[in-house]
Amino acid sequence: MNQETSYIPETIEKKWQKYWEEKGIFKNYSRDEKFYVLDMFPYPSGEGLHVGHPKGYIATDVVARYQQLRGKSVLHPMGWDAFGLPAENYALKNKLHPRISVEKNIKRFKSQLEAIGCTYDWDREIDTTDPDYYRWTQWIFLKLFEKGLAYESHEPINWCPSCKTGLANEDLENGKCERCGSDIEQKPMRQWVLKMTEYAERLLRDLDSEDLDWETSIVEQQKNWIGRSEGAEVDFGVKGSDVNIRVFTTRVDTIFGCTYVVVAPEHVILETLQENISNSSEVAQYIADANKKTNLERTELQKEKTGVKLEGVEVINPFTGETVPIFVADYVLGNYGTGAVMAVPAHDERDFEFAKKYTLPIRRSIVALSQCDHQGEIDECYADDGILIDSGEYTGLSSEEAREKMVSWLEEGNLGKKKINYKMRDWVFSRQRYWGEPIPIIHCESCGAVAVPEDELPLRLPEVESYEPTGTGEGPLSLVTDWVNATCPICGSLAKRETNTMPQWAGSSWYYLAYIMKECVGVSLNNAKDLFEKWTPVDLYVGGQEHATRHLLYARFWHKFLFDIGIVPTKEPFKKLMHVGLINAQDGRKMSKRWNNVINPDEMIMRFGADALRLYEMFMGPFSQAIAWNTEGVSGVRRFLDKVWKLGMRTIASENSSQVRIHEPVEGKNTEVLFHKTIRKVAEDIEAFKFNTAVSSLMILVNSIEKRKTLRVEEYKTFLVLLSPFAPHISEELWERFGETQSIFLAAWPAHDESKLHDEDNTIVVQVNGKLRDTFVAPVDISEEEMRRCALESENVRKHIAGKEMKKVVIVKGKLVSIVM
Ligand code: ANZ
Ligand code: ZN
Repeated sequence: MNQETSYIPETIEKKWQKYWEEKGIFKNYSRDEKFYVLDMFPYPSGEGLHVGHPKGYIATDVVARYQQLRGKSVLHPMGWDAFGLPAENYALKNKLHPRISVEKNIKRFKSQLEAIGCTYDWDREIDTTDPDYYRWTQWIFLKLFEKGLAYESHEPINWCPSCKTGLANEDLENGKCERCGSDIEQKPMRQWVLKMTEYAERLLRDLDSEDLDWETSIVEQQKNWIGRSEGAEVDFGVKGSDVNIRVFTTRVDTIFGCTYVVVAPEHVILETLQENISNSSEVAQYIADANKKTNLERTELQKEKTGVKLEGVEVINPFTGETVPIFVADYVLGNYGTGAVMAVPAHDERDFEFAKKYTLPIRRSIVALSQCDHQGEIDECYADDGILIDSGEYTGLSSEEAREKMVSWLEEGNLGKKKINYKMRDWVFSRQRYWGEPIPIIHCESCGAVAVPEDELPLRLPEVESYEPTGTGEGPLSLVTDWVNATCPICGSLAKRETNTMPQWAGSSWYYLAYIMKECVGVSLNNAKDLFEKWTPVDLYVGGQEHATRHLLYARFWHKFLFDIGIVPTKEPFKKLMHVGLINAQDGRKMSKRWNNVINPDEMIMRFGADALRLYEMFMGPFSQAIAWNTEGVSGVRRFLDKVWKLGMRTIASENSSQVRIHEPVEGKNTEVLFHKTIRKVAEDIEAFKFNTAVSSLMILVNSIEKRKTLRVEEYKTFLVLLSPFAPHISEELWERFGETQSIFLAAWPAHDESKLHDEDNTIVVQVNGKLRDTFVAPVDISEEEMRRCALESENVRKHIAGKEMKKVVIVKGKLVSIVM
């Protein structure tokens, strides 16, 4: 054999990457069973990948290769989420047109991914900024518009003064711009909004359906974001007028304890009642001050609550007929519920604090079951459900019963109704920025907002001289006069194009369908039903926790809409979802240019090889947990691969020599059991995302093989198949050197032999007077004598027999030692 005999990753990795690509080894799309494995696609930032980024990509690649070995058609595509603020801010900073920097960055990302040996089908590569791609993003928008789910609104929205654009609620982090950290202002402006709330109930309900197999932590985050809240709306009439203040409460059962009503500074009633409010200038001042605060500043629990009483006006509690005062206070938000609350200080923390501060009456109307006769001063609020007291005909009912009865009474008297609220808002869908999909709408003076005709899609993003944000509330597109001026598709008169663009999250809301469409040339979103039948839902979706709310919510919303209009056959897009734990730097901090602790995968590949990098990232710890990088770990894994290589070469040599292979019965049996256990374990672990333990069981197997003097070729080759999803290049190379002429990835995943799994060891149970006191592990052929000795040596057993007389010891061989005292 005149092939290189030492392990040089550099040469074999390039060779096999080229081979897989050229032979299309991973493009078997006509097998019976399908498996669609998807990565959250990256936005190609200028910094390239650091070693933390590929962790998820390696995991999906392991799964893709494994499923291929399992005989499935595996779809494993990749693409680029290249519109939006990150790409645009990078381009602005580096004074490059976003298109140029995006192209450059994509190239770099792609070559990094290729060097890791990912199986992506690059024929299906997508780029959200490609007009052939975004024509369908625009098409979906038009469908939403057609169905009344996209509308224009003039409500105040989140405005980032530094990014100079409006933002959705999902784009805020603790009340600040998630991109640049600036404080967010509320700014009234015209914007496009998608009616996501219309899907709130389904987005929530389907989280519990069988179509979904997600980690509970992410399901919880979705649920919290949707924030379903069941309660009632109740009208409090303003005394001496026919005006009502409608409040939203989840605790109508506490209404007999309501001692005042609070309205948000934005509430219209403040205008309506202005003439009647005797301290209106004080109120006006308070409203002006509140306007300067962010929502976060207003609602933070720790912040001291402020407010002003409206002098000269009062409202009537519909249940008691009693009049109570009205306050304006900014801890009540204008855009939640009705913007007004009934305050029950005895049972609500915020109201309690407010009442203490302004010495308002605190009246208890609910008690815990155990304290029905509790009296005296109220020095803390009781926020749980309980039993009603001092509540007229409802006294003695449980909170739950009372809520039901009270709501019926309200509905009968037309004084209120049952109401479900969601924290989730409609999706603010326009950005006053350049680098996004143009919204395909034309504004006509007589026809209003009119859809761009479908056959004019894609509506291309025009070239501009200056793509910097204007800050005027109009996007940079408004400066491109030629483009802005259009004719109305309905009446033909002069009209103007919409100049806002779509948010970054538009393109990523349907991209998993675009990969599927690429299977055939000429397929469009609205005639791809067969392909979607074949491939949806995505079987496994892997990505970062940071997308647990926003992206997943948006994509699920669009998917459900596409389901409703008959485009896709499933209710949910992603069957199983796993999140990647972060890789931090060796110093425990976040890997960042700022801390100068970034490790580049290219460098690791150069030093140790791609297989070592892959294996290390899968081995370093539980997949979903954050963990610190350790370069020594990579070199340890590299030593393991060196060993694999050496053993492989030795096995090949022994096969080629005519030397008789001696079978060593004892060790041979041990390894055989271990061997079948490993086959089973690696498969189970890959399916359960326990890559670290899969790798460690491969290491244990190799150590055991190493101890033997001779190796069986078939065993070694089976081991290579088990290793191949993790370390594909070295496995493929050795496979070839064993004389195989077809790719290892066209082989079949080995089946373990159940009959060979019988343990060499048994677990033996020790009882004292019939109670379990200890267990120990012993070889199957342990003698009764030995069992007795081990049992009596156990510390816990000794504790239970100390100072007592032993009557007898019953032994069931290989199973049980029972001591009777
Ligand atoms: C009276 C009451 C008594 C309340 C009690 C709670 C406990 P979630 O679960 O968040 O929906 N609320 C209603 N609208 C509000 C607004 N715009 N800004 C601030 N707070 C508002 O909570 C609903 C509860 O939050 C409502 O129920 C209301 O206070 C308050 F013992 O009404 B409750
Ligand atoms: Zn018109």
